[in-house]
Amino acid sequence: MFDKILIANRGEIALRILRACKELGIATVAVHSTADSDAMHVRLADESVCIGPPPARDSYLNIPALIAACEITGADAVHPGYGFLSENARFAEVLGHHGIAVVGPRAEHIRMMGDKIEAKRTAKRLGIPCVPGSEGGVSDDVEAKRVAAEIGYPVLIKAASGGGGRGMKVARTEDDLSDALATARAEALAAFGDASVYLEKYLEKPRHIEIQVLGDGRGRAIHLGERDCSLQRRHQKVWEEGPSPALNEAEREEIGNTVARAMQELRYAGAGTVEFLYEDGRFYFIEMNTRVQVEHPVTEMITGIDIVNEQIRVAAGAELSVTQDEVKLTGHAIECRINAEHPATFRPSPGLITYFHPPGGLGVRVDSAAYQGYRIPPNYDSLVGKLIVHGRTRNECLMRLRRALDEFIVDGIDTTLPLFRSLVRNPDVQNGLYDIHWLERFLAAEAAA
Ligand code: MV4
Repeated sequence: MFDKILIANRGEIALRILRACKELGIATVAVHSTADSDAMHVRLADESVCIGPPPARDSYLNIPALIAACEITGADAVHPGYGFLSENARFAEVLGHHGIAVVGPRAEHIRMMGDKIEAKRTAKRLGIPCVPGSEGGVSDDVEAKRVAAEIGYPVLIKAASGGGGRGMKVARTEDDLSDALATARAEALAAFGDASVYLEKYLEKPRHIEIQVLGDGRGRAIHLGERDCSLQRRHQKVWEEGPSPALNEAEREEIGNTVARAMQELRYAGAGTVEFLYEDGRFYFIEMNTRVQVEHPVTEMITGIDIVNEQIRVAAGAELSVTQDEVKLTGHAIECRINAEHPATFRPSPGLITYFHPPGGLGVRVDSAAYQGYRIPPNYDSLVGKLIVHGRTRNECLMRLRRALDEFIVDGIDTTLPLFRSLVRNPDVQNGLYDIHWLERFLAAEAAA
């Protein structure tokens, strides 16, 4: 096992990783920018190193500074968390060259899944169902028109280097296609330095359902069921839950086993998430995330498996602690991402938290690095904390969530807590009747009222 892990992150995920290290008896190194000297991850770690000024590119994304921090402290592994360098294949390689282990998959798999065309080609080869579309990239109108005619309109043009919804264009008819293709390619080139795009059938009202996986890198891989992340705004997840209200047990088993078999064949190492669109009873692969995700606690609450602990074990060359047969899904969990933003306009609201009272009680978990007297800096994402609630049934979970949200006090800044208090009381949400467009429609209607 590792002796010392450097956590290349901040905020609630840095605390989450610290907790897993503590339980494994591994010493911890926090890194921080000058804006984060008073951050809780710095206080709770065994050691800390200041790695640069507030802008992330000069600190949390600064690879030489992170390598130096490893050398100075003698850390033998790095956990990148999510965001920042977590899906940077070059960072994984550079750490390897310095003899430092990475808690995460091999650089080869990070790179493969970072190229959405290659990811899709790989998924298809491994027997994972994909959205009908082009085989590889499309570069000219003639080819695009041929593919679109074959799969039928509407079609969606996506950037190979995109992901998370950036650089997508819908073409409803053949008349739209040429312009959509040119715009998509220009935007992809400007945003990612890569004009490669591919084409898919556009699904009008799918749900976003993702499968959590764990692999040991030697051909053992398991799935931990799914999370339904359809409630999103501008490609930012807002509310995640598991199991999905839309799936039955047979569908869950089939997609889970398909994904687990694929990860076995890849010899995937560590935690990953395979994302699907789900419409009319069918799954369509969209992308794979090669990191621990913000919403991983949903899965931890319904499986009892510590996902970060499993990541660390596997990175150190140990076995996964569980077999597929031992994974049992129990009850229901919902996560709310509480952001420091205005609940209607979503305007960021950094600043001083004058009072902080998180909820508690049975089945209630709060993952947060905030505290009374903490000043949220304006330089990073606006996540104040995640409220995760578990219940034996979805209804129990909803009742408990309503209670926990009413108990949560954060004064001094705007937060999205009022939005969640309204969502938990909404009949569509209560009945699980939502798709990926539901939340934006709801917010537009609220704004108009
Ligand atoms: C799609 C789609 C409809 N049809 N692909 C957006 C994020 C990126 N990962 C994939 N995305 C989508 N891909 C096809 N063929 C609709 C979306 C999409 C979406 C997906 C998941 C969650 C929220 C979304 C919001 C808008 C569009």
